[in-house]
Amino acid sequence: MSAPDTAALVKEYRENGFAVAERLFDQDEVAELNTAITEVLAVPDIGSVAEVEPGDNSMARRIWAPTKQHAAFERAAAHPGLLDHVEALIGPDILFHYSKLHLKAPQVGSVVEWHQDFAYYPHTNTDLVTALLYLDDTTTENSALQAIPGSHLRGLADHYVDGFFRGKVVGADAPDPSHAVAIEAPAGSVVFIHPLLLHYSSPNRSDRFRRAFLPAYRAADAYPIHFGAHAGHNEAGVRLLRGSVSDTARVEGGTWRLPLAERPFGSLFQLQEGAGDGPAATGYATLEDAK
Ligand SMILES: O=C(O)CCC(=O)C(=O)O
Repeated sequence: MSAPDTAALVKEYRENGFAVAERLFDQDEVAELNTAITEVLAVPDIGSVAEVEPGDNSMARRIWAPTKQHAAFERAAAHPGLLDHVEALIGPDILFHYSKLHLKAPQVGSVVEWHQDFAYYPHTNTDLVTALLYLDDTTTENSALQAIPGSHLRGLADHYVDGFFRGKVVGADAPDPSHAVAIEAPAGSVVFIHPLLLHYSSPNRSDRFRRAFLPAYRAADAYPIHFGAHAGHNEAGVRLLRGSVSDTARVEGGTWRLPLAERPFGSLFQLQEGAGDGPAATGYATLEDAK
């Protein structure tokens, strides 16, 4: 199979900090992943495989480490067409970093506050990318991802509140929502997110689900520079998907504030809400996908 023409995608990503590949996964592939979600959640205790919505133990909002819980996600994270696009963005030597699955249930799905992924896990360089795969047709009504175009060129915003890392940009530093664009796309589309892009998603106020699988990747020569519990846990699951490993760390200049949280947390939802009971309570100590 010939390599896809990714020139426009790369240009968009460099300029805006995000880019969309529409319908990169076909309908059958999307259906297989949605079936896999149902299968993963078909357990007596949903809390053993997923984080639940506050106040509703029956409603999952995030499946931990989906690639470890179902082979369909493992295959999706290594999907050759997806990796061709990742290669165009971060180069030929690609490590799987971690993955997660967000389930924004109709009228329930939680907010994801404004943040940059790099604030959670700074590395020696910024050749990291998250692929957000929509598993439902996604519009503003059912929580399309929102982003500030070009924000990836302006360094790291302040993710601290009251002296601790809280994984969100609030107050005077918060982006002006009128500068945001909503990234609407049909199921099967992938939004590629630069690690310094400011992004957000609203609660789901529609009657439709908004499910998204988010595998994250990094260049083999991007090494973590912080090993706090949530970032360090990813490392056990990091593996080469394409190209070669690197015995060299490529270092970009810059100053990065470290994500020193007040207490251990499981997911960005918990951190941003000021919750978090620590690894044992959330299950992330065993599943290794924190953020
Ligand atoms: O699921 C979403 O809407 C956004 C997720 C996100 O931004 C993240 O996990 O970094």
